[in-house]
Amino acid sequence: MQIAAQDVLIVVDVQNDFCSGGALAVADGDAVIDVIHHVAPRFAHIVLTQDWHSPAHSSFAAAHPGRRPFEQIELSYGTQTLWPVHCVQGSKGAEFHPALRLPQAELILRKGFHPHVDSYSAFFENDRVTPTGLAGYLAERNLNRVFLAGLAYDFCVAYSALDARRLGLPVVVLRDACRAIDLDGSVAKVEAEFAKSGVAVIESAALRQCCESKIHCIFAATEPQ
Ligand code: VGL
Ligand code: ZN
Repeated sequence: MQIAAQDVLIVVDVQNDFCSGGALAVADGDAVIDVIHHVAPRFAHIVLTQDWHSPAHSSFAAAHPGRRPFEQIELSYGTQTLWPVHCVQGSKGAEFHPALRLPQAELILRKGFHPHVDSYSAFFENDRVTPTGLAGYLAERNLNRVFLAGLAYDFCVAYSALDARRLGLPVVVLRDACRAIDLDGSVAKVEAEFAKSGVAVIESAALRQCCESKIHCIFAATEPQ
């Protein structure tokens, strides 16, 4: 697969709380970092997302007396999974993993900061109507095709992918650059939705091969060692 100048790599929520030892650690979550570092130099545009919750955020089980993490609850905008307290604004857990080195990223998009609405997607909050501003940013910067990597495959990556398709953008998920939570069949569920909505899922090696061939890839000349 060739990478073009209008492509953007969105690196989703590679934060301490989703990595080993974190409050909502995704199994093998830290493993995405190396894969992301391998593909990142191919992209002229990189955006990071950062889960960034207010204290006592409504997505935290602790904010609902008697409720436990991973249960579901009905909120004003629909069904919401309850999570352990994670990615609280300004906390260590909300910081990017210290091994993540993407100083070239041009935007850090924080999401989930409205106390009463969660935001898995980089594009819309969980009410599915409140925009984060990312669609406008991409449009204004003439960025079109979205590549996705990060955590978690079946939540924030998947919701971002499906919303990007809803906005009419081509979407490619880099499967080996993601790790999943897999809660009650969530991986199978989002993969069925990917197939229905035209989200492409590829291994990152498909990008490396393109560059290694040095034929089509516009970044071949600036390839890392
Ligand atoms: C995420 C659950 C809660 C994610 C964020 O980044 O996938 N999952 N908050
Ligand atoms: Zn969250």
